[in-house]
Amino acid sequence: MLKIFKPSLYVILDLDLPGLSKDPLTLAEDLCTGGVDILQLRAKNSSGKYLFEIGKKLRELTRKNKKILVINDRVDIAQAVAADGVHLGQEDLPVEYARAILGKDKIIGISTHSLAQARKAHLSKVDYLSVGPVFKSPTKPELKPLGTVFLKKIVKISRLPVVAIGGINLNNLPEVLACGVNSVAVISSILRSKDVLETVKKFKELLHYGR
Ligand code: TZP
Ligand code: MG
Repeated sequence: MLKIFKPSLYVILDLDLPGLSKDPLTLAEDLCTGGVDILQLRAKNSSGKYLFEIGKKLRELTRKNKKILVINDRVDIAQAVAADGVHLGQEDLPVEYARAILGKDKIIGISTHSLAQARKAHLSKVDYLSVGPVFKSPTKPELKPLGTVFLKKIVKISRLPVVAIGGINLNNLPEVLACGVNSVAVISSILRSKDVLETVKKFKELLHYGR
């Protein structure tokens, strides 16, 4: 199984993000060229048919570039396009059912927003947990930031890889990495940047040298 190695760059290709500069596939190509490690397809307002079509194309691209492909929410789409795994939220299909459908070799991640949720995740068969929003997120402005002190605490108690998410950009990346996380998940500061390819490259540089 492909592992969530440390430190990795996890970019969420959110098709609902307003003002995406390019079409999703061209963006995904830039992300792969720039060195993304994990690509998540997130499209809460798209039909199953569209998700399947774009998911298949992303599978082809990520396979060619040896990148991990994760589908947000939809276990059915993850299975249909042979993605590497699925990312579940607290309101999605319970992990045990997702695991039963996908089998032991697929990656299952879960979003957590509190200590209780992070502890509970450890009792389920997930491969990683995401923790956030760490900072105020332009994508989810209604959520209260958890902060890096909290993030550090979760990293300390976690036996699972921790993916930090929420408001992460090139300026605060060193502070997030100093918490000891395995991965950083990013939407807007990459997808809304003027030059996606250049921004991904800068993230990767900091991930490797800025620790
Ligand atoms: N979960 C917590 S914050 C967030 C999700 C999906 C959005 C992250 O997006 P951004 O734009 O990188 O803050
Ligand atoms: Mg979800």
